Amino acid sequence: MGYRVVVAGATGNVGREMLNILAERQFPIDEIAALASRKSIGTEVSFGDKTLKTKDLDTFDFTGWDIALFAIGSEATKQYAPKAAKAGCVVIDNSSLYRYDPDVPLIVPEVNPDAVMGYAKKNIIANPNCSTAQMVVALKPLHDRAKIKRVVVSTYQSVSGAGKEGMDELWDQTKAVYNPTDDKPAKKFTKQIAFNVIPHIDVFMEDGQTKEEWKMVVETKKIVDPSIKVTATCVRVPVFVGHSEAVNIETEDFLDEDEARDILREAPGCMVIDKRENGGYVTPVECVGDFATFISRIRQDSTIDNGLNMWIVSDNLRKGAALNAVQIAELLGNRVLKKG
Ligand code: 11C
Repeated sequence: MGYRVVVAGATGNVGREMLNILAERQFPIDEIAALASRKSIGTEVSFGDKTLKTKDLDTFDFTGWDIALFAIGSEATKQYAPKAAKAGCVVIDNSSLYRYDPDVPLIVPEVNPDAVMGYAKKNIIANPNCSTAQMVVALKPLHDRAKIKRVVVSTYQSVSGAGKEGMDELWDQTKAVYNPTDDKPAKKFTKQIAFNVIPHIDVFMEDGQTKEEWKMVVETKKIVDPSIKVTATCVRVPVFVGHSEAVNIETEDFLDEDEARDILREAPGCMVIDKRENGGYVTPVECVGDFATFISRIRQDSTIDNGLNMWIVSDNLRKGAALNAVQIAELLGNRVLKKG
């Protein structure tokens, strides 16, 4: 016997990947419903070798459905997640709405799987921000060995993190650069993204950091360890899919770069590609469509006693969103619902 699964936001970048990954990983499903907002009802979406027609999220009755993967943004989540949860359907939510709620677990299955039991308080589990998810997969095994005190991270985030409109804007502006009469002003982003980089993702907070940067701080603390200090600079780059991060860590105990490499080679969800030669590292275009978080350029930071640098790359629509949500569904199935 399998599960009755809902994907809400099935026509978006993340929703489509959720359907792909449920099919790819052969999640045990008896029945699946693809939901969308009213303007997209009837749109066809792929689920393995099948095609599903999207149904209306607004009128959908969640009674009798086991798991709902939500990729609909915070505003809509506020309206529909409590409705689904009340009907007995466990919501795995990709928005930021519930991430910081103490009664909602925030889970990266390779890092804090035991937190899943906390789902019962609200029948909701939160999926982290994409830039946090890939970073904590690499941090956790190093933290277990040497206790990370501080993280300094700079991100290089692809435009797909801003949805289809972000991808369209990069595409249109790139073409317009070669055709100057075809003016394509910045709409989704605050400045030109084609052939440029923008040190601004999400809104500004009072202290000068952006919300994307703040999310990396508070989410890392909630998922890995509240004692870890994190400071982030989040930057949008003209890449379609795949977030990259230059990460510097300071640990309590000394951790040699070779040992760190060996630890990461064995760690769940991690793939080390780290040859000190031309091309011996991973770039975002190579990680697209993959499940792994890739780690390259692992090296000692000689400016402090216990420091390491590394380069972390992952498919932001997969590990950063849809894959992590499906992995949470698998965890919930294995540990709680036990149907598959
Ligand atoms: C971006 N990380 O790249 C964002 C997208 O809190 O789930 C995901 C925002 C979030 O723009």
